[in-house]
Amino acid sequence: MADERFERTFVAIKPDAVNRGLVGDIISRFEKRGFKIIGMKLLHPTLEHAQKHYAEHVGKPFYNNLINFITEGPIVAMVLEGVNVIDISRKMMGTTDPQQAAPGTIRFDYAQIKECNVVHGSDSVESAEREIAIYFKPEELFDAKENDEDYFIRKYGHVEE
Ligand code: RTP
Ligand code: MG
Repeated sequence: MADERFERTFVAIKPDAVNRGLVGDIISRFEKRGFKIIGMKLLHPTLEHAQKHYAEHVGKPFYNNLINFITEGPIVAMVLEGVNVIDISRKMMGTTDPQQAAPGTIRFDYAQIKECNVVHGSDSVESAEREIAIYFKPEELFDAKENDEDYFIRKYGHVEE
């Protein structure tokens, strides 16, 4: 059995998906999988955000297009927490090219071309830490238990009269 790693990842709902009104549907998939949202904001990425985020792609033929695209409008930036969330959330997204993505994945269901593929997810623990730090201050992240139904039921569900 694969290791069960409790970890964090950076997920972005890209400008094309925000523009098309897909935010709720995409967030809902991650919530239903059981991942906790421990950070979330709507922001218009600056050139600095974009260049830091996609530094690994500098010099590639698609780089300028990618930077223009990601700075085109607001994104929903999220930090998700859960078991193997880095790998599983990317599986939920599907391959980079929606044409190759498996049916039922986010990119298959909502996208047509790889330049506008609606979501981003970190590809390793190191990438996740790096990307989270680009978009979030430590105080903008919340403990998963503050977002846990069982926690609230235990704490507030049996108040003595
Ligand atoms: P992401 O980082 O956005 O989650 O996507 P990814 O890991 O699946 O793909 P990556 O190789 O990191 O590429 C980043 C984004 O660049 C665009 N791209 N275009 N035209 C092309 O050949 C090409 N290749 C990549 C995609 O929008 C991809 O999500
Ligand atoms: Mg990538």
